[in-house]
Amino acid sequence: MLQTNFVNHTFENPLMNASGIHCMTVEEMKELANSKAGAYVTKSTTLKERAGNPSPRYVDVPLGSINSMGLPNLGIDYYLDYVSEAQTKTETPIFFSIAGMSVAENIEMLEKIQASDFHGVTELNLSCPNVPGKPQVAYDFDLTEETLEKIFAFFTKPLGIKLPPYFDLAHFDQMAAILNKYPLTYVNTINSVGNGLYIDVDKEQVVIKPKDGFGGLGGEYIKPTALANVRGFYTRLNPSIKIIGTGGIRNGQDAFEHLLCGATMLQIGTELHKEGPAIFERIASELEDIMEVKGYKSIDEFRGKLRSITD
Ligand code: RRO
Repeated sequence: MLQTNFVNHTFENPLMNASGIHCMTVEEMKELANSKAGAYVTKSTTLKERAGNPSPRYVDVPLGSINSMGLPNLGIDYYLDYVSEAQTKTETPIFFSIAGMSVAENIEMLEKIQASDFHGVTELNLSCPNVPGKPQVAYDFDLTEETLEKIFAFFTKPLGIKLPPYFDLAHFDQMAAILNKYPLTYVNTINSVGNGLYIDVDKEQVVIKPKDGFGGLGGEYIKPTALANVRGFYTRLNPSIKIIGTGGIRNGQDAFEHLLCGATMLQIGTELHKEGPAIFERIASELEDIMEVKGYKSIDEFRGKLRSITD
């Protein structure tokens, strides 16, 4: 019932982790591989291992989460070694996330991926909000275009990009016009809502240490922004560019809403962090229940069919 076609493969269901959650180590990735998730993605990597920002750097709060991890990861070779071994045990494509600190670093990593035996899907993260002194690439339209131009001059494996939220329809128009020039496999929207501030009122203090408490928001706070970005890009991008919907998925209804806006795959971050990998079974069964009540036998019957008020 939840089967989903994406990159010439049929996934059991559209549910995945969001990069950064439960995918830093081989142990965590194996737990995702053994869970009911339809697919999974690795932690965004850089060429060299990074320790990231000082802790506390990720805090669950009542309506979601705030983080400023600062791109901690074990370096590209660690993740490439893992996926090249893991992909031989399954036909399901693995997603491989990269987040270089410069255009040159992204190109160097993509050259490594191109030359490797990895045959999954690469996700280029242009939206890390948490590296001090480094603005998000995807808020710079010229730099985004320059990056994609250089990449598609040589990269021939399936590639998607992870975007931050946009808040102005003119920005949706501008970004979609750029993305439509390239053979992207997908756009993943949204990364965390950058630079929120959560306060512990008893202590009169921030809750995370880096950047004086400023960090990316996830969870319930961000669902309406995520849905708007899924819808905004679904209605503007060439149909060949699929959408991965990320942001605020806590139950089957949230998943249904993302699919109705046009998402093909769905990623879960904050709520996976709260519940662990057992969440995939729960959300899959809640989504099936909703579809059954509504009489839908497949996701294709309602994907993207959100109605406007026309009378
Ligand atoms: O590691 C992080 O601080 C981080 C990254 Br790379 C990202 O893309 N999104 C996020 O919320 N945190």
